[in-house]
Amino acid sequence: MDTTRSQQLMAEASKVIPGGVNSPVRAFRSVGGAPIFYDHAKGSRVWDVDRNVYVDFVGSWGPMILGHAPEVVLEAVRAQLGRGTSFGAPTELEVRMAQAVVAAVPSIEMVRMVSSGTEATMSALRLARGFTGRDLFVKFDGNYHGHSDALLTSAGSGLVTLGIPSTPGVTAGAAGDTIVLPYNDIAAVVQAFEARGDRIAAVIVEPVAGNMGVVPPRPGFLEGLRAVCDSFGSVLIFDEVITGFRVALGGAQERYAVTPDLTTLGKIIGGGFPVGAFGGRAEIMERLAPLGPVYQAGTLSGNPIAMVAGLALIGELSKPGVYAELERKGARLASGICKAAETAGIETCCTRVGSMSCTFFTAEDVVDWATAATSDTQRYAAFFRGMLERGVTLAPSQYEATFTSLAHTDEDIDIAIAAAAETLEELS
Ligand code: KE4
Repeated sequence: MDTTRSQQLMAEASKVIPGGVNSPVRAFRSVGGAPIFYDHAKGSRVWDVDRNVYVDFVGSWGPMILGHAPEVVLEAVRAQLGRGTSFGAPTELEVRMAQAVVAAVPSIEMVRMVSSGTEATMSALRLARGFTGRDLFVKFDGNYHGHSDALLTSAGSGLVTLGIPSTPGVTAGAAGDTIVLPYNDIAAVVQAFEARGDRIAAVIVEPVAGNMGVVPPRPGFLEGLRAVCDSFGSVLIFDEVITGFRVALGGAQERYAVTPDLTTLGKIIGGGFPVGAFGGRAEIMERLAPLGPVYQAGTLSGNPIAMVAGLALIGELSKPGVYAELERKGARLASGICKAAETAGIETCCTRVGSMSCTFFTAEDVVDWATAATSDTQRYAAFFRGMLERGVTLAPSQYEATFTSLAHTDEDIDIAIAAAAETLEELS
């Protein structure tokens, strides 16, 4: 596969952008080789700058649930562009977007728009601390909630991909109030609360972990978090930046019927534009400035282009049958790859929730970071490269999710399964 132009661009990029990328996970550091530079994308396909075409299962790390450049979003954006792209003033579009989020996610009584998932989780944590007057909070090993200081301890995604245990620049003061516990271990949570529960402002959790690969919640885990937060008056925050509008219209909280106090959103709700959001119980949200004393702000928060894109996308996802189709496509892909590994005699742990899935190269049953970390990342790297050579893009890390979209046809999925069978046969 000719990647000459990508390599040339990477050489130029590396001179002016750290590592040549604007986000570390794009750098292919854990899978080897130089990153491919994308030229354009449409539906289930992406084209790189060397005119290679791929069936894409990264989907910009989650937002492209309708596929790339869906006409419904493009039309909405085109219609808005000539009317102005950002005003720094309230618009009707922000009201309609807030109403759409509130309608889709019943636990969200009020919502504030921001411009990234990181902003959403950072703000939700500050709000929970301001609401409770407490400092400590619980997060889980291998969960990733963006790169704000307090949340970067023992985080997943790029940190585990690059083997960065903790991040220089995050001070002891910033990280000192973070309690990190094993995912899916409700006993550890109860023990932490019994020791310090009256000082714990919040628990923040990925209700389906998507940043150490895909790890579903064990039965009782989310329910246990709800119960312990109720017992100690702590705020339960579901970080649904990945799972929001992905695993159900109402997110993981709809799928697992557990109601958080606050929810963070991102990715899909922006329709491919920079959008994050956080929302939840009105009595908590009303502590936010300008109503209350907890400050949070953003120049481009709720900007009209991102709002029309998000509204168009949510409108499509609200149509009947959408999540059944995402479920069908997700299952077809995940089971096909899993069967191909079995046929090749390669031990894997295959996980899936709806249209997000993962093939862990380990014989362990992956339930948390400790078991996810037993994966053979070199074998995943070889799998990733073999798939890329065969025209299929997966996440360039064992510790991310594979995303199936509404744009993937059964033929696309069968192409990926055939590529996996060939690649895994080579690896066996
Ligand atoms: P952003 O700041 O990247 O928009 O969102 C941070 C974030 C928060 N919460 C969860 C559950 C997330 O998954 C993320 C971001 N996800 C990563 C990859 N899984 C984004 C990709 C990247 O870092 O380039």
